[in-house]
Amino acid sequence: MSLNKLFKATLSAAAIFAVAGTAAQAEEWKFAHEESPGDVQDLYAQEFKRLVEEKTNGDVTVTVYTYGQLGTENDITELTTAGAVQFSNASPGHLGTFVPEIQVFGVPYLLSQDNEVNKEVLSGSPTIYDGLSKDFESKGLKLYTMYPEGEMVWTTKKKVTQPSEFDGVKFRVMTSPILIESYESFGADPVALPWGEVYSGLQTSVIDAQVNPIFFIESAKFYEVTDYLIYAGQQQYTTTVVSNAAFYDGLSDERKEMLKEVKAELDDFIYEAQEKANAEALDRIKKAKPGIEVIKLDDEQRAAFKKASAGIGDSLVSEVGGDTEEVLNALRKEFGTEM
Ligand code: 6CS
Repeated sequence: MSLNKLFKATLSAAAIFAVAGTAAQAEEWKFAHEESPGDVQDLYAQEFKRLVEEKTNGDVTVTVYTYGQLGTENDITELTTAGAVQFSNASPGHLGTFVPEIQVFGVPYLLSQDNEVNKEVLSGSPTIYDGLSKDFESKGLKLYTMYPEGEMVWTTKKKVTQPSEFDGVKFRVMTSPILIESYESFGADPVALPWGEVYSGLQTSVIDAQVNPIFFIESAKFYEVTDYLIYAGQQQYTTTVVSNAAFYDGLSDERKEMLKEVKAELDDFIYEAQEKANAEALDRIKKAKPGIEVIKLDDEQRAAFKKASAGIGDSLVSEVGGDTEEVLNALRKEFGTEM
């Protein structure tokens, strides 16, 4: 054997040991999400854990990390790109500086008012899984799935039924830049913060309002420090689950197939789970704080906010460029919300 061949043989043996070593350790998959125990993302992650462990006969164990255990929303995305965690929730509301194209989901009134339509599009749309997924790949992430968590509801200290009433209202939004522009267009003064700072911000009047699905407003207790729940119909909370791209690409075909099956089962599971979580949370909020005023804006009132924010899609297209226009138009068609 030539020295060169011996060197190569030694190298491949070392590589096999290294890979075998990595594979043995990678049998623990870490899944970090952005919410508290029992919240919608936790229900998803726990069911993912149960199914993966069952389908691999325990060869893979999944460890779930809730919000704060590994950092804030943006921290867990970074940990996923670095390969320190294998799966995480990365919601469009917080992902804008990392995968700017995903901010299309922050464009007001993009999603349907019919949540069955939203479920169908989010779980299987070619625009998402063939198109947008490439924007994730270029950042070292594999887009695993996307699901809705419920209608975004404004919680405010003062009644707001038209854009002019937002004047001077410091409105907390998630950290994606498009959300700042959207709430400016509605007439508010937006402030981007991680959610861990929202309760105290409302309590101390650093902010006067925020927006989230009902289950989260109850679980994070934002209703305790606000007086109105306002349904403006402008957005559904959507989230993506991503995995580290190199980790995913290195999985066997069998494991990839198993993950596809898990995704399909969870598409139905999470849709029902979030509907139930939101309905039950609203009942509990009303019981805990009977004085809270629940306002559903009528079509005319909603039209005023829709009109005020009509240019947001175009600004996103000009700021982000690339395939954003194509993605936005295709999604509007799929959700049935063409302008
Ligand atoms: O408002 C937020 O930032 C948080 N809201 C929800 C529903 N999930 C996680 C996210 O970070």
